[in-house]
Amino acid sequence: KCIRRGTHRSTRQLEQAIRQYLELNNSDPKPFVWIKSADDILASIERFCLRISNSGHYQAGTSPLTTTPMVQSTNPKAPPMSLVEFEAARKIYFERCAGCHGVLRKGATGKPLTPDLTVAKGTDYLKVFIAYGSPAGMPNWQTSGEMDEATVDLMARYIQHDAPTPPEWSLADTKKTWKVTVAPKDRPTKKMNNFNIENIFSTTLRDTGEIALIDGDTKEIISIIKTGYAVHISRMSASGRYLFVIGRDAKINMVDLWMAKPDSVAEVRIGLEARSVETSKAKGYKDKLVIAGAYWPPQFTIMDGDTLEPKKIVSTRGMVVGTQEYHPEPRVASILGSHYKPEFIVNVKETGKTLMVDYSNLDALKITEIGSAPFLHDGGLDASKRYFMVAANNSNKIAAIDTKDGKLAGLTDVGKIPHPGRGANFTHPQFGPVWSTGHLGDDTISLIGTDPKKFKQYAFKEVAKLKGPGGGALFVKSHPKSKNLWSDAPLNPDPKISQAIVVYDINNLDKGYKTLPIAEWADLKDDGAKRVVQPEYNKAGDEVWFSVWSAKNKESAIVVVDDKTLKLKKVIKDPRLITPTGHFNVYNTQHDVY
Ligand code: DHE
Repeated sequence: KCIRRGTHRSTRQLEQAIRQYLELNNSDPKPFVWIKSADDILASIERFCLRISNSGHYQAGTSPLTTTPMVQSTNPKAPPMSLVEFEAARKIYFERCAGCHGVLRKGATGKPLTPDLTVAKGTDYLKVFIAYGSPAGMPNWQTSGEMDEATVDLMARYIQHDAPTPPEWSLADTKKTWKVTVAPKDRPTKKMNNFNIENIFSTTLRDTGEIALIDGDTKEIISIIKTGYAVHISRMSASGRYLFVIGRDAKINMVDLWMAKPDSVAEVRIGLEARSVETSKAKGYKDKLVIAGAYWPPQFTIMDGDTLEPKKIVSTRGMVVGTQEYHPEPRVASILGSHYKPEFIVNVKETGKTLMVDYSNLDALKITEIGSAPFLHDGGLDASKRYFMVAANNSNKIAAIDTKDGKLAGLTDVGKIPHPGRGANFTHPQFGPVWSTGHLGDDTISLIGTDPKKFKQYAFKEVAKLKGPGGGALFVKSHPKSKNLWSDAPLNPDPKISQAIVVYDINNLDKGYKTLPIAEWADLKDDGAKRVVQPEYNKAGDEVWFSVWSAKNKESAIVVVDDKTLKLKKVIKDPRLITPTGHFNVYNTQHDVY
């Protein structure tokens, strides 16, 4: 029936889908109990296939390296390609494939695709793989309709050639892009506006390369500020005055919130592709330094906290934890400024290493290297702010890094592809303080004990799993003043799930979750994707903000919900709110409250 309907084009593809479905459900036949007809099975498998390709697509996000000039050598053993074909394939590779397989194709979330491996497999074999995908998460590019047969053939030939190498990025390159638009001496000496700065939200407007600064009290847009390409996250300086924003093109903007109309006062590019920026938070180092980590070249840069002047670049190339094999492009994922010591906690994806970078003397930089598991991605502090909990998303583990003693406090197994954002902290009635994460690859939320003193037996172990509505979850959130735990699932293929949010009562977790139809409440005029993404509290901890994220040409919105009553409080709509995704409350980001 599936094949007749064309949702699955061959028995091979169908078999693969069923195998994936069973694998997800741990081969447990129970999920089938409620399935009444073949149609239900079909719908269920279809949803599953979509989900796999969604999480694959998420990890393989577009790289801004598409148009970067690169050094190229060709492999004489590879099938011939014209220059035009090669350039077209290179563009597609960086848009669709580099996120998983790596810039140099040495393998990351996806398998290595270097000519020594691909030439032996041959064009026909590679074409099948690209067209149909794999149970390990490779999207089915052709059968999903995203690539036609000719493109699949092009890509199969391309990956048999040597990978083009993008250029390195030196201190001189960084300095060339460095601009101070308002020098420190020309900046205000006191706050020049009446905004309640601590309750401002910085909202990512992903596809326009901008942020919206929104007044959390009045819910009015204060300003829209131009930033880097496909802007990603915002972080705060320790004093709460400066906001730092990083784009995927590795451009950082430093925004002064004391100005009459907050605006960018300095900018710099720290590489060709990046995702993370953070500031020094330790005593004596407030607002002194900024750090940003690059995906390409694989390195991090430490800058002056007043001007973004680049000071020091450190490469992250090196050996993978466990196998101790060399990796040429270990990307810098999440970074956190320790509250305990003058240290940046830098998580290196492919090598599975957390680097504790002591910034007290940049001329004699000390780095403590803590190995856990690949691929380290996102994470946040526990409630005591001593332990950094980071997801090793390819190993389905959470590593707990003790930022006080500089060691690995624990490494615990969780669900499939954990994705916490910064995670959510709350006090569990039985297990004491816990930190939690949702998952891209399954429908659970893992709770991990984080108090080794009073709840030693639970510390850094998965103490419970909550059942959520489905996979595709990206962010969880709670607040010390709240009794709620929120979770989104924007990458779930079922719109009923991706367009809603679920909320758990922390004191009655066994009662399950309530679903709030956030996208429906937004009442948008277009029929867009309306993915509901990233719960974020206001400073008081009594309301929660969500983005309703549609495509660039469709209406999007921000929905604010009352945390106590779980009722709609406000829908923020404005033609300038294009593709809102993450949002960052100044106070909560400054103090790591989540
Ligand atoms: Fe993110 C955080 C990388 C796709 C929204 N994202 C992070 C962090 C990393 C990362 C390393 C941690 C930063 C830190 O804490 O210092 N993100 C990546 C990718 O590599 C990936 C998978 C694909 C890509 O090519 O970029 C990716 N991210 C996305 C999205 O598609 C999201 C949903 C929408 C968007 O705006 O692009 C998205 N990522 C976010 C957000 C955070 C984030 C909102 C911050 C979470 C927080 O609570 O701090």
